[in-house]
Amino acid sequence: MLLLPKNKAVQLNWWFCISLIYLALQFFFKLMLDIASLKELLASPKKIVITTHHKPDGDAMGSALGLYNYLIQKGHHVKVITPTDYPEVFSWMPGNGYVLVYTDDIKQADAIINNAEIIFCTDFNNLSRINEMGEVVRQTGAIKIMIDHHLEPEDFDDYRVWNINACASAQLVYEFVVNIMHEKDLLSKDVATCLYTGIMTDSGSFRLPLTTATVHRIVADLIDAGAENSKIHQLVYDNSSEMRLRFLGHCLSNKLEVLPEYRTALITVTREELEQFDIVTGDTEGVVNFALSIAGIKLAAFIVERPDKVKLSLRSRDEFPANEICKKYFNGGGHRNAAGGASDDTLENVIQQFKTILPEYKKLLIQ
Ligand SMILES: [Mn+2]
Repeated sequence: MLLLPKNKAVQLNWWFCISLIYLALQFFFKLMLDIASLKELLASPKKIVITTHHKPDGDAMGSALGLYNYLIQKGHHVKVITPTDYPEVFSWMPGNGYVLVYTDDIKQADAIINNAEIIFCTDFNNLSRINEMGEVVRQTGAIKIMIDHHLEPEDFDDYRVWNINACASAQLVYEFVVNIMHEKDLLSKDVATCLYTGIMTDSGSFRLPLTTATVHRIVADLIDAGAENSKIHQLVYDNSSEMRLRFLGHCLSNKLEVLPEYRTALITVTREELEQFDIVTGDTEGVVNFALSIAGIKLAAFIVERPDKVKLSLRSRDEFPANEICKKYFNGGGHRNAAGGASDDTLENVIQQFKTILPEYKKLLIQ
């Protein structure tokens, strides 16, 4: 330990304070410069690609299409390219007709990506999340802007609007338009409709823990800007096919297993059952939440045998780290209370493996 006369110690503290202030100023000016250069970049029409993660959900499509509807008002040439198809339930969203699914026309999609000057990456932060498109995006010279709220971002971007405390990426798109670009006047009805859908779906209809007062204020702004909240809820949540509802009934009455000693509930589905109920992309969405809705349950799992892999979807309550299980055992990850993973093993083995992991987490599960 360094011992100094009292007056010297004071001097040292002064220097410490001055360097702190210097560092803070440097950080502040860099941020201002970044914002200024981003504004400058978007001030004249550019060729822009917006992409989002594999099997896009409501937030992925809401963020991408919200951003699309904002950027076209500024005169940019914009293409939304999704790595895969997405649930039919989002096909009513403004701009949906201009979305290109990468696997539908890889040649055309590659040409558009390679020709882009700017690529926005919304609702994901690792290029592995966009499958084979990832390497195409990585090697282009385009400026990459990440707008995301997931943990542990990969370092592939040039600009980043990133906050793990945002309830949805659509919230960050709103903040990008309003707080960074200062263009609240460009929150058109179409932009507001898409962003509302993203926030609504990712916040579990405004009830998950990250749905703060700020989120409600943003949502109020979106309704002011023209988002028809009641209609959007109906379009997304009251739009099931009869088979989807029957599939849900089958899952709940025949496939739900409750393990009270671990406060865990799981629903497992075979490939044959998916075929029997004509299950398509998006139909299994949310089934896991029914397992979590049982009183006292802390961890819920939905394990499904897809044609290529066995996929797991985990949901948890409070501090229980669902993402840790997915990362450690099932090549996945996600948020603490909502995570996913996959395995090349058989369905039976994955179910067994999941159950053998539980004792390791017993203490956390029953506390
Ligand atoms: Mn999201």
